[in-house]
Amino acid sequence: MLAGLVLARCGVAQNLLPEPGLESGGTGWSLYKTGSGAGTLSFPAIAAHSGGAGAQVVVTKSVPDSNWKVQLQPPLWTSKPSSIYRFSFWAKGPGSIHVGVSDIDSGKVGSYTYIGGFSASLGSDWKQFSGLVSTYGRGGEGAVRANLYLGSLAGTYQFDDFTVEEVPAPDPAWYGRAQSRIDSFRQKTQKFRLLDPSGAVLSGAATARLVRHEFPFGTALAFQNTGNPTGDELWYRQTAAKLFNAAVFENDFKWPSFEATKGAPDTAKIRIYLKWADSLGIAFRGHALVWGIQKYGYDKFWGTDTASLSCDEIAANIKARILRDVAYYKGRLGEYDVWNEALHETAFFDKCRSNPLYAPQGWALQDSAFAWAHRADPTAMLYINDYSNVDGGGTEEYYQEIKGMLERKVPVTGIGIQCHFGGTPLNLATLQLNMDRLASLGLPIKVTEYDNEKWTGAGAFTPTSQAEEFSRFVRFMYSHPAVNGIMLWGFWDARHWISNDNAAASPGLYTADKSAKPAADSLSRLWNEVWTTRASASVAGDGALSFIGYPGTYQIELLGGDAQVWTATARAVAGATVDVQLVRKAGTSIRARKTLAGIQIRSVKGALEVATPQQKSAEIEIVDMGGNRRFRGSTSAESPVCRFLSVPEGMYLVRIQASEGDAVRQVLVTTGAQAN
Ligand SMILES: [Ca+2]
Repeated sequence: MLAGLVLARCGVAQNLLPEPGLESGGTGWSLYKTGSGAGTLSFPAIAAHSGGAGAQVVVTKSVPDSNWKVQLQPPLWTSKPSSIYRFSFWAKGPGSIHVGVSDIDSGKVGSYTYIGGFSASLGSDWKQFSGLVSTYGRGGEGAVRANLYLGSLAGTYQFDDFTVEEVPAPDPAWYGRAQSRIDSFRQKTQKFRLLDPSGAVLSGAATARLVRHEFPFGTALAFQNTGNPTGDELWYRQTAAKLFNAAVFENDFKWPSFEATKGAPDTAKIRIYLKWADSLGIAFRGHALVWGIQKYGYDKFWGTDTASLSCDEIAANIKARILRDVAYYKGRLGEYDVWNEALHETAFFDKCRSNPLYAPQGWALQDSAFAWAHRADPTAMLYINDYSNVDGGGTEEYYQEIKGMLERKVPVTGIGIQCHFGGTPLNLATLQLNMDRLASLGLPIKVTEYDNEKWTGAGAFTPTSQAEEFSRFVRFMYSHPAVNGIMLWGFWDARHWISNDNAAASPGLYTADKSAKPAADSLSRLWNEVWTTRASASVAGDGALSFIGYPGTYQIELLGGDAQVWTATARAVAGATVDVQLVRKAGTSIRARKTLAGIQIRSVKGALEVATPQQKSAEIEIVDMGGNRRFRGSTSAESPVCRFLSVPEGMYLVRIQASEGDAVRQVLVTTGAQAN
């Protein structure tokens, strides 16, 4: 008996829900109905997934846009603060439902605090659904109410075998180790071979400075007055180019915008974006080939109008759009969001519910869309894209959707997570569990649409707390090994989808009057000062320059044996040596400026050279104006010149002691843009 107890404590999580199998006549279970929603609840044997009973709800009157008007409510359970729970159940039914979980204070009316939720796509066979909910930062201990929103589709629903169990929290120190992870797996060996314009190898002392990250950090863009930009439009584009190295079309590549008139795709508008991007080396994402949303007039769109077109006609139009546009942009757009928000906008699947080509339930239309895109451009990265999949409880549903696609050999090659967090501070514990769960599928994860501000009412963050929030998010994602890019969904309050709907919100990195908020400075500092590389190395006769650094484009300078400074900008390639032809940097040849008892000291921007031709050897120190020894070197008969690279602009004391026991001699030098 004792052994049995110990096993139970170690191996089996406790089900916190009373009457989870509905075997006692549904004690504590109820059906909530309001407005025009109507239905009945019973506990018949036919609704049992296991045992002798389950819950059966017959929705007799649906309210399509208000699914909350018919709700199955399980008994309350009790939560602890700062804990994570998995809510799961088995179900059958006519279509998608939503599960919302709220922390409530018993007896207090209206004291619901939403702590998580997820949608579940029910079908005619029993299937298990689950999602995580968390009380981190969302109220404390108390009674918890789950609501299963069934009101959007009439029909018979069956439920059984519910489970609520506490999930062990992830390692709380994981986020704190972000920088060491970044150091270990983001930085790699970068290799160049330095050549002069004739192709001969160069040698000397080299420096390499990262000027652009390879890792995509981008934004959604919505160009206006696309001809010759001036004023605000010019500022918008210049600011985007300064902050970001990647971009995505906010709306202009969505099908109803791109091809508002059948047969007349607006390639001219896209060309303006791409021309701008080409001049800056910015790569655009193709967002989105298909989006089933039934708002913004998209429900009337000629290509997918569910009211007038059959499933076969909609599918044929989608196929033509994908084959044509992905082929047209082959080599120009490297990646696509093939299907946007499939778990939330199911109109096309619903339309194809009974079509045998797209069984089960119409969802195979999404599989086909990926296959068509892959056929049109086998080299393109093909993303699925959706929301509420790392912050809310919807991770498991997204995981299962993608897992099913992979099992069916659908060519989905990337996982898009939108990350519209709605003004909720980052919940590191659940974010980590959810990210690790998605990462276990083995595909790269891209943050496709990050923002964090409330959609209604006053903003959630001050400028300072917004900067902290955005930095925490970017640091978290950059330190997660599965993440291959981070895209913000807009950066300017005057051109941001949240500000469009909510004038009180301030979601961007720049105010409407174009002032940088602290968040803009914080992110710029992370990418340009914290996560940056400045390497110095000696380049021998083979011209090889090798160092550990962030993948990206480097400004390389070399102080050659001819006392000339050579320079080039070159993009590193993972695992390869890149040949770089350097050119002489105009106006920077070194002139001797200081001589001290036969010792020559020359300086040029970023470098200092000490030559001791008349001595056998000398010890040299470079001391800054604070008295700190910054560099140290020596000369010898064989090597009478010592070059110090990466000397920041400023004044220095150069101290020299010749080996024969001379006194230390010193001289003040200034390094700067002008030869000194
Ligand atoms: Ca049962």
